[in-house]
Amino acid sequence: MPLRIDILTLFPELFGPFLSTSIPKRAAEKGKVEYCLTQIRDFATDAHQSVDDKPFGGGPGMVMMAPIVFDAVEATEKQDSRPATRILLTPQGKVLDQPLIEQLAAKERLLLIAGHYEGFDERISQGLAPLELSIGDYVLSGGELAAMVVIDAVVRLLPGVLGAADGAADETFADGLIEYPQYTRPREFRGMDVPDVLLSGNHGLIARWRQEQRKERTRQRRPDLWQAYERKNQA
Ligand code: 6GU
Repeated sequence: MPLRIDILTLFPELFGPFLSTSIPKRAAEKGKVEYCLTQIRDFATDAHQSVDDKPFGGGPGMVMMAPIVFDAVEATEKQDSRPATRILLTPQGKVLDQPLIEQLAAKERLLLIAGHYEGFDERISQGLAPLELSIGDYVLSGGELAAMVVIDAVVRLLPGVLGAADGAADETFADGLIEYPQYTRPREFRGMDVPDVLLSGNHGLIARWRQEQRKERTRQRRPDLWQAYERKNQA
C-alpha cells in the first residue's frame, strides 16, 4: 500500500508543478506514495465562501475558522479507512529535523493542513490534536511551502524511491554530520584543484579523508550539530 499524503490547502494549484516534478513525481509513479489534495474553501458555508474572520479581542489580520477546518479534515479522513497522522504547519510548531522526518516516513497516512492568513483558531489545535510543525524560525505567508518541504523530505526516504546509486544512507544528517566536499570534472578549474586523495584510487584513504572532512566542516559550520555528535559518540 502506498503512503497516502492528504494536503488541505486554500491553494491546491501551488502543489501541481511540485508534485509532478523530480523525486515527488518519481515516488508517485513508482507507487510508493499517493497525493490527495483537498480545497479547504469547499467547506465554507456562507455566500462569500469565507474561511477566515477577524480575531475576537481585536488585532491585525484574519484567523482561519475552526468549523471549516474541522469539516475539511473529517471529510478528507473519511475518504480512506486508514487513520491519518494529522500535521498542522505553523511557525509555532516543533522545528523539523531528520529524525522527525524519518518517523513520518514510517507512517501509512499523513494529513497536512496548510493555513494562510495570521493563524488558526486555537480550537483547531485543541480539538484536532495535530502534530504542529515548523520549518524554521522565520515567517512565511502560508503553510504551503512548509508542506512541500515535509513532502519532499519524506518521500525521498521511502524504500525504492531513490536509486541504489543515490541512496539516502550516507548523506548529511544520517549520522548527525554534514556532507563532505564533492568534485567532478574538470580536474582543474580557474586555478582550483581537486584534492589529490580523490584521484589516488585508494578507496580506504578516500573514505577516511571524507569522514575527516565531514567532522571538520561540522565543527566549523554547525557547532550545534557538532556538540550533539560528540555527546552521542562519547558514551
Ligand atoms: Cl509551517 N508556516 C508559516 N506560515 N511560517 C513558517 C512555517 C510554517 N515554518 C516556518 N515559518
